[in-house]
Formats: sequence, C-alpha cells, structure tokens
Amino acid sequence: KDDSEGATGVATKTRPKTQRPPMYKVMLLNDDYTPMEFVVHILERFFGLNHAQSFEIMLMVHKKGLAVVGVFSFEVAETKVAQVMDFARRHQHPLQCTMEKD
Ligand code: TYC
Repeated sequence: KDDSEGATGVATKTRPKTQRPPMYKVMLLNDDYTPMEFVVHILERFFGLNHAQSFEIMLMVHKKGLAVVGVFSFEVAETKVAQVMDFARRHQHPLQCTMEKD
C-alpha cells in the first residue's frame, strides 16, 4: 500500500520491507581430545571474546556438546569457520566448527 490516496482516501503508511541479510550461527562442537585452554584461546583470538566469556562458552560446549559462538553474515561466518578449522588442524586437534542458517 502507499499513501497516494486522495483527500477522501484512507490514510496508509508506506513501510517498505527492509531486506536483512540471512544470518548464520557459528557453532563449536565438543570432543574428548582438544585441550580446554586451546578452545579458550580460539574464542579469544577469532571471536574477540574476553577470557571470561571464552571460558564460559568453552565450558558450555564441554558440558552440552555444542554451543553457538556468534551469529554473522554468510561471508564472515564462513571465514570464522575456516580460521578455526585451519588453526585446529595445524595444531593437530580434532576440534570441529560449523555454521548453520539462523
Ligand atoms: N572436552 C574437551 C576436554 O575435556 C574440551 C573441549 C571443549 C573440546 C570445547 C572441544 O569445542 C570444545 N579437553
């Protein structure tokens, strides 16, 4: 609808649908081998979280099996996943990081 109606028309507001980009959750998965300190380091390094926040999320993954680390645009989420997977692989830890549409 628009507000082009004349003086006798019903007043309506134009409210164009805002296009928001789809967002993606980046998740960390638990495993039995990756050291806790390594996971905390990853969260600080690639997600800009402070030590307390990183420790909290690491423990959540450890206890629940997985946790959402952040929600990002597709490109940013893809980059975070690649950075984490590459860093873990280079240190020979089996840590898994995935993304899914929010
Ligand atoms: N479960 C691991 C351990 O006990 C710690 C861990 C936490 C591993 C989070 C992965 O995403 C992870 N050493």
